Amino acid sequence: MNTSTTLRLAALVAAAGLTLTACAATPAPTPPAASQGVAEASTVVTITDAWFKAADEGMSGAFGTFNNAGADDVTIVSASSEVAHMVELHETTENASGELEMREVKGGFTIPAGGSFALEPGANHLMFMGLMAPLQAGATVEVTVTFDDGSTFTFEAPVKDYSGANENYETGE
Ligand SMILES: [Cu+2]
Repeated sequence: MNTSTTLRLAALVAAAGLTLTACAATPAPTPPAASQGVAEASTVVTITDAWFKAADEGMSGAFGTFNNAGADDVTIVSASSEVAHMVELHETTENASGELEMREVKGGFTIPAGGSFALEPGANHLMFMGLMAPLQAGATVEVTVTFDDGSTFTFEAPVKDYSGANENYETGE
């Protein structure tokens, strides 16, 4: 074996070794991040006694009691429905003249862990603005609320005639 052949063999062995090394050095795929163990809001929230106020046009309100069976507070940050151009989260407060005024709640509706959050005429409510068709008693309306964790909850509620409460749905803010 002359010197030249020996060098070529050494080169081949070196190349093979590099290839093997490269394979072995390939990093294993990163395992998916572990779950945080926090239940999505949509899996722990229910609503009872949900209903809509019948209205021919313009605005209406939705009411009911949200219940949170989870171990963490959850907050409803927005709502939507196919029957209205816009749905807002409203609260009702009494102004200096003793009149009820409603306004959008900036922080959303927070349902405490293991507790409930009530929507009632004259108090908190889902405000439907820009009704696309009359909301007639006996009909059923579907609403979707979105929580602060991004999950959503859709429920159906019947439309009822209702003339109580003093908030003015015709000239609301
Ligand atoms: Cu309102």
